[in-house]
Amino acid sequence: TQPEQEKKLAARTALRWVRNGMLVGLGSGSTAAFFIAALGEFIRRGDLQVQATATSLASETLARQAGIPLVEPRRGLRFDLTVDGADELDAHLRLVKGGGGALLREKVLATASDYLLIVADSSKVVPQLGRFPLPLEVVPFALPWVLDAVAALGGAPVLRLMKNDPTEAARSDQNNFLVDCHFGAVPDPEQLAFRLQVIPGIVEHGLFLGLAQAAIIAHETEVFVHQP
Ligand code: DER
Repeated sequence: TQPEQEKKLAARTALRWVRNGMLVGLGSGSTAAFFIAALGEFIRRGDLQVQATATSLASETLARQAGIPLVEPRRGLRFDLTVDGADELDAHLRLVKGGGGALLREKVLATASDYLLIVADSSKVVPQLGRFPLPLEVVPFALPWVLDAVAALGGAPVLRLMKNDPTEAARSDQNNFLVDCHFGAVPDPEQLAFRLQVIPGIVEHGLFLGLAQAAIIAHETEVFVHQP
């Protein structure tokens, strides 16, 4: 499909940012999966040596299968480059992430990175954030009150259920709940981020503001690098 081709193209283009000896953060989702596979090929061919940390257990498994050497979290660990996907991105490189439920580790690594590079197909680019439901990671005990608080902000919160068992709530890698919030258009992402950050029990939200340095956007067979 076209989106698949675009994701592959964007992911492979991101290899140009990787230098020998780098510490690389590995994103989560299907576009990041293409990057992990392509990086693994580069390493297997002996073209370069890197060490990496993944932003989800799923990406960690892919990285091991791809033969990418992994490092455990440790004090002072910073990444030269993190390559990750996004559910939405606007012209200021403000992102909505978390569609795959990995938003907590993604934001931890994005913050510990000197350079966050987003890879995306053209469908992710929006004039204004908010069409994609905003994911939250929520501590189970706090869920009822978080749902009340988000509803009061106009966020129409929905508890995310398991894909293959709708009677079970989905869980993050930290075993927390995921809540998708339907705010509709989000004209002021910074204000919404502040309002969410003061609600106790919300471990992380999917607004990534001021974190990405550049985005590789693939549209059909063309690739654009957006670096505002
Ligand atoms: O969950 C995430 O943050 C992923 O990076 C997601 O935003 C992008 O997933 P995709 O590459 O499968 O569209």
